[in-house]
Amino acid sequence: MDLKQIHERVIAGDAPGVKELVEQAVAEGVPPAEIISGYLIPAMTEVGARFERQEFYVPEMLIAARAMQTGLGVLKPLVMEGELETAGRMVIGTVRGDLHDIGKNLVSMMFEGAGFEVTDLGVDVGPERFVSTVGQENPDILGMSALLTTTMPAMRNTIEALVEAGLRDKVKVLVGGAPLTQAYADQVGADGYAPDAGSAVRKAKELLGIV
Ligand code: B1M
Repeated sequence: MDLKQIHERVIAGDAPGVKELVEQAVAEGVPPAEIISGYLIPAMTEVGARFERQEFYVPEMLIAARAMQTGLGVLKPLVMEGELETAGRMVIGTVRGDLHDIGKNLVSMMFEGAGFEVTDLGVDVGPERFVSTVGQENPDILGMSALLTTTMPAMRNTIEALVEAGLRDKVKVLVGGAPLTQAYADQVGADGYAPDAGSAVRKAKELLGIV
């Protein structure tokens, strides 16, 4: 099959088409990681570029995002196969004011695939909710995602709220999202930054001393 069709159908926002094509690719033995990084993610990058050029508007971004999520849904059980032992616990969410969840979902999926127990708080998560969940669940990693330059400061607010609650030393804070950088992560007092979902798992393991 022509795998480029996956890319095209995501951009077109054709969720049933993406589902069918991804299922076909899997049946033909294409590795899930190749489908994600070779076709699904680049399609969303292209959607972003079209939005910047004002060829796409919010509705087109939204239906493309839904098509992407449908494709990821097919791959999720495959990414999660085969892990037995729990590597650790993670709480993750997209920060306050931010509704982007595709990258966060991908990160969450990769952590589950690597054997972590993940509590996903969803989107638009405020510092209070992050802090109360850390208090209740005592995770090893707190992951925060932000896709908007305007919502990035919410990470600092959450870290400050953890300090105030006396929980900052009990959890490693990992941050990510397209506009973030290592320098920004350092500036807000995070323990780690990762540019993509695969390296997020590696970074978390490094922070926890798991080889
Ligand atoms: Co929005 N949006 N959006 N959007 N959107 C961006 C982010 C934007 C860059 C588009 C653009 O202008 N080119 C721009 C932000 C500009 C800025 O802040 N500088 C933008 C804007 C402006 C907006 C609105 C303000 C538009 C409007 O209403 N006028 C609005 C804001 C809504 C809100 O959040 N309050 C908005 C809305 C939306 C939709 C709802 C329509 C939709 C989101 C649907 C959804 O997520 N369910 C949407 C989409 C789809 C995008 C783009 C096109 C794609 C994002 C995406 O899913 N990428 C995006 C353009 C772009 O990024 N090129 C854009 C694919 C995903 C796999 O990548 O999320 O980067 P990403 O995740 C990566 C890494 O960043 C990393 O790993 C992931 C996988 O490798 N990562 C982590 C992410 N989180 C991590 C956490 C970690 C570690 C790594 O540790 C915990």
